[in-house]
Amino acid sequence: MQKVCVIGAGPSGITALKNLVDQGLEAVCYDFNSQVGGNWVYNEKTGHSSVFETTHIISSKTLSQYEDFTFDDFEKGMPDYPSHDQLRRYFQGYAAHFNLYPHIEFNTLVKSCELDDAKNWVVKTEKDGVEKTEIFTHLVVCNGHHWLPRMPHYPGEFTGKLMHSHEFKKAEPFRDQRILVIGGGNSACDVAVETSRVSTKTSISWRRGYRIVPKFLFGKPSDVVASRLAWLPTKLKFFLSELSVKIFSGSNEIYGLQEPKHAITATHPTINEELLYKVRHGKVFPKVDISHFDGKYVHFKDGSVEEFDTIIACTGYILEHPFFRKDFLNYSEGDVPLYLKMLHEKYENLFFVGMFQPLGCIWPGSELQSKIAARAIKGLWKRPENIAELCQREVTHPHLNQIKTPRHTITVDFHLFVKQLKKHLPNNYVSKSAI
Ligand SMILES: Cc1cc2nc3c(=O)[nH]c(=O)nc-3n(C[C@H](O)[C@H](O)[C@@H](O)COP(=O)(O)OP(=O)(O)OC[C@H]3O[C@@H](n4cnc5c(N)ncnc54)[C@H](O)[C@@H]3O)c2cc1C
Repeated sequence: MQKVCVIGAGPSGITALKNLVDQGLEAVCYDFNSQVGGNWVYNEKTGHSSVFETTHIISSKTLSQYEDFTFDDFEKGMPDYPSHDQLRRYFQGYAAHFNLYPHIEFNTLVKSCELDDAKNWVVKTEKDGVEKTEIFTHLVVCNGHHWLPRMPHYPGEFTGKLMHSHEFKKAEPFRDQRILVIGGGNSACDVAVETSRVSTKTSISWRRGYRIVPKFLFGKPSDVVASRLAWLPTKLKFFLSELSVKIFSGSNEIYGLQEPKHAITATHPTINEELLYKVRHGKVFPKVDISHFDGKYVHFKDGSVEEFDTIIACTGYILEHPFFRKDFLNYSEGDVPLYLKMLHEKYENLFFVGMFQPLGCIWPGSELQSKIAARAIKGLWKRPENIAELCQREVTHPHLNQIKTPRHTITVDFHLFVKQLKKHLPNNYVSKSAI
């Protein structure tokens, strides 16, 4: 008798659960939080969600919906870029529509997962201080990858407040402070824009140039415009994307920001035209990379020195699975050799869902991965015999040639990834009916 354990009831976990139940499989989903929605359940307390009071999605609603349950299926009239709260309601609507709640155990932390001699999963959980051990035939891991801060290290000591964007909840506590934001990604630019509304001064330090993509091009969400080019050869597609961005915003130099030296896809694009607006309004001040700290003074690599009260490091997250022994599996540094970013070459009853970083939205890909995983467990989809080779190929032939940093080990091109996953599914894979 098959019994599946799903870790996490975020956007990936709920679609994993839905598709397992769709196949008539017994499945239990554990989440240590008290609600469905994962990262999109905003809470003023730090610790769980990494979104903040004013976060809106950066991928547009058109490309950020489940096929089985679109935004229109949920509620007509959602904006192009819904807020974190609208997304939370959407995910909870999905769980209610597909009657998933009876399969979810909230406030339950998965503490460890180990394979026994019969190759079953021994899963230890804890709820209200009570530990429980259960046996499952399959494990689907959907614990997310934006929760464990990756902190930067610089010589010297900073004696002001040094924090990570994971702890940033709202701008108000930073009123009348001198703020330095580190990073050029989406969180960094959002945090700089938000703090600049109340701070004495906000500066932003980039160690390299980043491409700032506006949320709208020609009056349409920019990812919708980009998706119209999806059929073009990759090089031409990205050349045209880059050209449109340059025509719309001009070069970074005009804003006093470093010019990117790499192709538009070599890092995760930063979707935020408000940063450019704030720079030109004298609210956010561009700085180069940090050389060292000296008390409250920050020395930059161009020789300039400035005093700050708070530094907010928006330097990304570590890919972590604390319920696995480190010698069993550890993707926190280095390559992630998983076929379809999901299947391990050795462990046939282990699946990762949502552990990829698209140039686009995560959960439409999680939905397709979940359908393949559920069909694999049900015996309707067969693992390829050369899976070891295919796992290695994921590392040697990434969709995009990105700069080598731990942040870029799981990047996929959204459209290529969706196309690749759909090849493994039958034509009638969309299943909108409630379970
Ligand atoms: C500021 C910000 C903006 C973002 N904007 C976008 C965006 O525009 N588009 C986009 O696609 N993505 C965005 N992301 C990425 C976001 O993290 C994903 O969308 C994410 O929510 C995908 O869902 P998930 O289910 O894979 O992970 P999560 O949402 O992180 O959910 C994981 C769930 O697993 C649970 N869990 C973890 N470990 C355990 C355990 N040991 N035991 C029990 N439960 C556990 C957690 O409680 C959580 O509920 C953004 C992230 C941040 C921080």
